[in-house]
Parts: sequence; C-alpha cells; structure tokens
Amino acid sequence: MRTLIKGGTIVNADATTSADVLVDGERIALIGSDLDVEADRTIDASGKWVIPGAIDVHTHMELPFGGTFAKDTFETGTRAAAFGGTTTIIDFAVQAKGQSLREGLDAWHAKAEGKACVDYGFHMIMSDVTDDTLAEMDTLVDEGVTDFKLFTAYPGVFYSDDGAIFRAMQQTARNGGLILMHAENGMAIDVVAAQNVDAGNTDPYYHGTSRSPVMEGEATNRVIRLAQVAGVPVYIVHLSAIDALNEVRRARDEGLPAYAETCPQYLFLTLEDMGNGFEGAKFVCSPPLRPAEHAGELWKGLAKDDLQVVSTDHCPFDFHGQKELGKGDFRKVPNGLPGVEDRVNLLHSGGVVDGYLTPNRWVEVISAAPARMFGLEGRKGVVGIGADADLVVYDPTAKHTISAKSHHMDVDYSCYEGREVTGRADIVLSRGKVIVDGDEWLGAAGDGRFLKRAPTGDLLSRT
Ligand code: DUC
Ligand code: ZN
Ligand code: ZN
Repeated sequence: MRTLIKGGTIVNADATTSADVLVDGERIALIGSDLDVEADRTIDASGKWVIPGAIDVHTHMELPFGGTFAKDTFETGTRAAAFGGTTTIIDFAVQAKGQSLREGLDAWHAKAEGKACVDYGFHMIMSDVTDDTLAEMDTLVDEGVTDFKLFTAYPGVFYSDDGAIFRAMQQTARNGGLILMHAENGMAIDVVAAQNVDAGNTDPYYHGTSRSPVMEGEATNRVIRLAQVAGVPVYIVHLSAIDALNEVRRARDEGLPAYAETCPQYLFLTLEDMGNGFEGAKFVCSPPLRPAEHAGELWKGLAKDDLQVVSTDHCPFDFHGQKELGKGDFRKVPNGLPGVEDRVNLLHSGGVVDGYLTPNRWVEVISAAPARMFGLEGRKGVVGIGADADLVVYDPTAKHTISAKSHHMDVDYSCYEGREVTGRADIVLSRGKVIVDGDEWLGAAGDGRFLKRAPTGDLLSRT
C-alpha cells in the first residue's frame, strides 16, 4: 500500500518545508516537491500541516489506584490518543510491593497485547528495591523497558526512601537506562493531609493545599542531588511548580543531566478549579493543580528548554462511582486526570496560537524530544525518510469545543469541558495505515506493537 500526502507543509522540530510525502508500507519512502509517483491513495494536505505522530511518554491505562482502576484500557485509551494526534504512548507498568519486576511487566504486556491501537512502550514503576529487583533492572533494559520510575510520594504504596532511590540510580548508571522521579515530599504531605482532615477540611480543594509547591521543590532538588552523586541522568515527571522548575534550571545551569516534563493540566488549570465542593474531585491529581502564577512560569520554561517534554499523566477515573470514593475524605479520591486525547490540541492552541511556542517547538515537546529521550529516535518523532509512517495531517485553523459528550476517552467528564481549541488532527496514520479520518475510526485493537526501546542514559549524560 502506497499513500501520497500532497501539498502539505511538513513541520518537524528542526525545520518547516513545503513538500509531498510518499508512504510505502509502514515507512516514509520519499519526501520532495511535487512528487510524481504512483500511489494507491492520495491525501490532499493543502493548507494543512504534516507532523510526526505525537508521543505521550506518560500514561496509566488501567492503573490500580485507591481501590479502583484507571478507566481507559489500552484499547479505549490508545483509540482516544489517536483521535487527538498521538500515535505512540509509553505507559507505566507497575511492580507492586512484594512482586518481581517481571511479574509487573508481564501483567502490563497482557493488558496491552491485542488491545492497543497504536504503538506502545513501557516504563517500569519500582515500588520495592531489593537485590533481586536491582538485578532485574538490567534484564528489563535489554528487553527495551529502559526507564524506571520511583516515588518520593505515596508512603506505603509507591514510596521509596532515599537509600532505595539511590541504589536504583546507581544500578541505572551502570545499565544505561534512565531514572524517572515523582518528586514530592510524601511523608510531610501525609502529615498535613491528616491535619486537614482532622480539622474538618475534607473537600478535594484541601488535596491541593496539603501538597505545598515547596515540598515539590525540596524533593526535586533532593532527587537531582542523589542522581548527581550516583552519576546518572534524571527526568522529573509531571513537574507542576515554580519551586521545582527553579531546581531543574539550577541543575541544568550547573551542567547536570537533569530533565523534566510538565503536563497540560499544570499549564491550563489552577488550584481554583479544585474548589466548588466535591466537584473539585474531577481535578484531583498529584502533584496538584497550582495557583495561577505557576503556569506562566512553566510556559516560559517550555519555550526556553528548561522543560523538554509535555506528556499527560493520563489516568482517568469517572466522577460518578470512582472519584466519589473520596466523598468526605479527599485522601480517598483516586488521583489522576484524563488527557491523552487533548494534549496536542491544547498545546497547539495555548502554545502556538497564543504565542508561547513556535510550531517547531510544539513538535519538539510533543513528539521529537520524547522520541529522542526515550529511545525511539529515527523511528518516531520525525517526518523523515525511513521513519515509521506515523503521521498527522493537522489543520491548524480548525476550531472545536472540548467536551465529554464528544471525546473518545472512556471517562464521564472532561477537565476542559466547554473550552474552545484551535487545531485538530484531520487524518492520522499509524505505520502507514490511516486510522483516523475526520470523525471516522479506521483503526483496530491489536494493531499497535510493543516498542523495544534503546537505552538513552549515555546520550542524556552528555550535557
Ligand atoms: N499522579 C496521579 O495523579 N495519578 C497517578 C499517579 C501519579 O503520580
Ligand atoms: Zn507520578
Ligand atoms: Zn503518572
């Protein structure tokens, strides 16, 4: 099957060019002006952009949390991702306490295989650092699961103490992988949260006020310094606060290999969204939404490469039946927000249209940098000859209103209900196959393949 995409403007992270793209089978075969070649299908992209399929390096399909599970499966979640222009996800496999990494990883392969509609990889969440699990880390790197997320938050669940984190970092320094850190001071946060509940402050809003941005800054500095001594690059996930951003900036100014992502919720939503009684449960995630001044600084950080990636931390729970588990005690609200479908359009609208990001920088933070930093360079994240034909014909002028009534995520609300965005994925190809054509779904569960990724620790150590 050969598909010719004609007349579009190719927007890559490093250049913008007017050229046609010929897809042959699963790959991009040719790029050039006015290509005069035979094709089975021609797509008219005039007036549109042709961008590399976006990559969301932070999703949680079916994550067990707080006695329930994130609602999207690999099928519903990757289908929604595709409608939003995302053609690759990297999801977090979970090692529960007492399990081996292998058991956690096998469970995630079972969830995804035959279900995912687009290509996917895994990171590994480590909840138990032991001699055995440290040795298993090396095997996982060989199998293309090259990154390990540890937490300074959620005592009793995902939390690791500094010694455990340091040991995992040392192991990763040796095996060439990457350490991902959820950086909030969970021990202190739990004290404040309990004090709030004891004082009768049980609404979701107090989830936000219990988790001070200072405690994110403190934990961010701590894990950067642990990584410095261990001699390993570190990537801070879902950075939400100026305090943490300043620690990343400081480390990068010192020449340390410290990297970070933020998420749309920290750019577009604020602590105020968590007010309004129990409605605020729709916005409970960790780190929490922050007062408005944080978002402005995050946009600056994105523009200046203090932050390298925007991912979603997609972790959807229905308001009815799931978020409601926390009625009367915000600590029991499952943490997480839906977003895998909205990231590309939100970032285009609030980033490119509103003037914070150039179109090239937008492609960099949603696709090219994720590919480079997570071992997919050359295959994904670029419209280039030989790369996988994961392509989006993007209409930068189309407007639509985000709503739970029309989104494809399997969740009963939207954090962005009623918000108008500019920009829309018109046609989406996954390895050469058109899977989205306007409102029509042409993909299939099971078409997505597991991506064995290359370790990037060495690359990212070169600052
Ligand atoms: N934060 C969330 O909001 N949900 C899942 C895990 C996490 O770290
Ligand atoms: Zn996290
Ligand atoms: Zn997460």
